[in-house]
Amino acid sequence: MKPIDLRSDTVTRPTPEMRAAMMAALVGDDVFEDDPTVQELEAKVAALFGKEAALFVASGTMGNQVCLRTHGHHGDELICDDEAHIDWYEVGAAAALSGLQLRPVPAPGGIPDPERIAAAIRPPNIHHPVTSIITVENTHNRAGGVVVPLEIMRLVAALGLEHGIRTHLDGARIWNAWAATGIPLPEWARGYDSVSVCFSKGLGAPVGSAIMGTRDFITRARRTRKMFGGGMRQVGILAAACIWAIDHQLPKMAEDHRRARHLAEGISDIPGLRLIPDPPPTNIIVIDLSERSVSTEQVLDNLKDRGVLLTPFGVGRIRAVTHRDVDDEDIESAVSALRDVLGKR
Ligand code: TLP
Repeated sequence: MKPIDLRSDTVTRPTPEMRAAMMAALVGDDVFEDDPTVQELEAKVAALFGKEAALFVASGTMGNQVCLRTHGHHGDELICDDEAHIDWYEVGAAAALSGLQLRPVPAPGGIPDPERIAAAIRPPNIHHPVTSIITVENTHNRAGGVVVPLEIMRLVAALGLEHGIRTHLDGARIWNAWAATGIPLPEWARGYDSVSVCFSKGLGAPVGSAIMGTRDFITRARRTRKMFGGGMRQVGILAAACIWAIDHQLPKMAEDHRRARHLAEGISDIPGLRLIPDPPPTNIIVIDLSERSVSTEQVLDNLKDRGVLLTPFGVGRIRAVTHRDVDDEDIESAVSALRDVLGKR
């Protein structure tokens, strides 16, 4: 029996129609900027977010890191939040690849606090690193798919402008912010010097992310991408999947949110279980079990025995993510499995 895979929204498989679009893609050598399908995707994404230019990259991590390397210099400091993907899940790349020092600032509930960020900006001093980048993640993964409100996005962008610091939006799941609020994509990107987005999460493409910014920024980022080994050749075959995903999957994204709420409701009365936040705002459900004297590894193993896959997500926490490849019936089965495994204290 096929497991109900809620480990991430990255686990989706390309649909037959998406594969057909990949098969039919016109391609060329993209390092020579000769791939028409990549160019179509880049133009489409830039237009979607109201930015001058975009660049196709292999992954969300590569997108973030190409932006950071293009904005900053070795020895500079980068302000991010203390639960940011850039801090937790990118293998120390900002330090390893770009020599950037991270200055993680608390962002309770995944919402950055502009006052704390302002206080973390280094005043000029011979002893200090130069604060050169501020990053924001939206939606926020470790906070449970929280949408960072537009007012906060604007305040952080304004801080960057005021202090001459580059701002970067890790928008791997910015599509979910759009789907949850209806606020148009260009509004989320406005004021940010760079934005990264992923096609391989809720949009369901097998591979691919894009970064955006001014034409000059993207020209420089293209060199950084090459330096990081990300200059790909007949890659229109992948860009075609991303174009298909934008056209066909983006309009359906709110379905994932409805299913996440459904899953959350189904388990909300299990004793000693807390959802972070409750209800889940988008497609990520973080389940906190720290009030229970259970091992999360054991819980995950027991769920796996019942055909339901979740991931560990920090001390006492596990995570479920809804996506295109789980339907209402799968959610019902996941609720039953969670109730079986966690129903009793
Ligand atoms: N997140 C993955 C894991 O790396 C944790 C997941 O399963 O959620 N930014 C954000 C906000 C992300 O959540 C991710 C992936 C990335 C960047 C990196 O994308 P990839 O995996 O394509 O490098």
